[in-house]
Amino acid sequence: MIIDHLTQSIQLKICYFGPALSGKTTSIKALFNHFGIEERVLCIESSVNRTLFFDYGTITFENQKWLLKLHLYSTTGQDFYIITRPTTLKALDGMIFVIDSQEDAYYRNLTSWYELYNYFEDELINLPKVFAFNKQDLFDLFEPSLFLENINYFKLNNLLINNTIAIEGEGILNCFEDLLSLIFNNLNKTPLATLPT
Ligand SMILES: Nc1nc2c(ncn2[C@@H]2O[C@H](COP(=O)(O)OP(=O)(O)OP(=O)(O)O)[C@@H](O)[C@H]2O)c(=O)[nH]1
Ligand SMILES: [Mg+2]
Repeated sequence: MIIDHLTQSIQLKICYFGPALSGKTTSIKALFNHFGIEERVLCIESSVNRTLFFDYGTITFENQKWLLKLHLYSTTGQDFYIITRPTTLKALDGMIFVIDSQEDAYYRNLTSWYELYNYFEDELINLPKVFAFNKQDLFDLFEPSLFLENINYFKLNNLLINNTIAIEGEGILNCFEDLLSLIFNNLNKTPLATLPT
């Protein structure tokens, strides 16, 4: 997060993370589509629409005093490009973890979650995050509670959970708003600077 009092701007970095083909790119596109700025997402994709490095776009909000600029990324789910993922995750303010809710993707979600733990270690506990149980329009889905219990979600702080259907844009805005509320609530609790006594 960059808070610049001179230009009265706040910049945040948010990332969509999750296993291969869970719907990260579809989710970020649906969000930009909601704001009518779909053309502002840069998707670096292979010829078969798989994310090569990351997707990236910015969304800005402004009131009379402050400018809020959000930098949104989604990582590639392809393990071939795994080297790009830690870079994309650097200096993150919040994350939307896009879960592929199909039964046969269950373990890929777990692997992806533990990969995150490797990057962040205990920082992941307090990082503002939203779980998006995506592809709710399909059949043969696993129970979200099964996944949550498996990762000991009760040990996590700053977590909100939603169901999404990214191809229809359903739940996408909820996830985004939930994440922003977590980031800003968290900011209230964290002193930005300690003054000498
Ligand atoms: N049925 C259904 N399909 C979805 C949904 N969200 C995404 N998909 C499909 O899942 C496939 C993968 O979606 P992407 O958004 O490219 O997934 P990704 O996570 O960005 O994939 P990588 O970047 O390659 O890891 C595409 O065919 C999407 O149309 C959903 O909510 N329901
Ligand atoms: Mg993608």
